[in-house]
Amino acid sequence: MGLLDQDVIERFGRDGFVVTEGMLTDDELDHYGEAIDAAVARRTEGDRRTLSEKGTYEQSFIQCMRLWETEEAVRPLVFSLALGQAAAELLGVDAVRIWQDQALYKEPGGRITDPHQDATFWPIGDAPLISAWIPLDGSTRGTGAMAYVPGSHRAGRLRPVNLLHTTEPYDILADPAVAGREPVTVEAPRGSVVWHHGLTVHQAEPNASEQMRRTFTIVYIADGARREKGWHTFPLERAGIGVGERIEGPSLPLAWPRVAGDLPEPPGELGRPTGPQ
Ligand SMILES: O=C(O)CCC(=O)C(=O)O
Repeated sequence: MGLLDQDVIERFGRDGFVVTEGMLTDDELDHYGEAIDAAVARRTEGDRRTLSEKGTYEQSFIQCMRLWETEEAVRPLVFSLALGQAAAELLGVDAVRIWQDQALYKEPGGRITDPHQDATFWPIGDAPLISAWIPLDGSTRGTGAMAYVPGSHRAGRLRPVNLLHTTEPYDILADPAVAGREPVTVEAPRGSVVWHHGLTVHQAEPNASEQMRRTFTIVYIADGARREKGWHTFPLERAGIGVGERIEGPSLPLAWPRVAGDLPEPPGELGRPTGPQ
């Protein structure tokens, strides 16, 4: 039986993003928020840099990836059956795998997250990909809310944006495929999940508040997707997946369907690189 209303699925298909409210309770958010905070604190301890001392990419957010592998307390969130089922229904596929999860904490004063498409960072062709962007405190304008260019996922793969700013900038919003379409800023009450398609052009506004913008995201890929190109990509190299092979294995586990309560074991080798890889 379906979890989401047909109308929600249709809006996602049309716009490439949608908000689903009431996916997580306050208690769950308190519990997971504490565990994610602790993981971020542990992984960043020793980093005494102020925001202005950081590079451009890190001024957009503190990024801590693949928490499901190291944080037992976060694992049930990443393998939430409701979230996995919703991801599969929005993509219109039977099964989804975890591509990655991450905490994205935008510091007070943190800069814009530059507009980009996620899927272009990876050699996965047109494989259906979707992100669950979970604002642990809800999301309001002025505090790093996300904004999406409606329908841009239907423009296909555009050029990858260099979020590290190490090459000539490419303004994806000026790309003829999407030019003239304004990103729509999305607010979401606590408990919501904001979903976007892997090809939706999106950005996040600066965090003008005094509080950390605490977000956790889970990126799902359709089961059965194959690697299309050979360029180095950490999750695929680690899993030993060659061009043309199916994207699967212990480090890329199924999120839906699964048996309730059956959480996967993390792979032996823990990888923690950050950045848009
Ligand atoms: O949270 C942000 O600032 C950016 C998030 C993002 O780009 C993503 O989830 O794909």
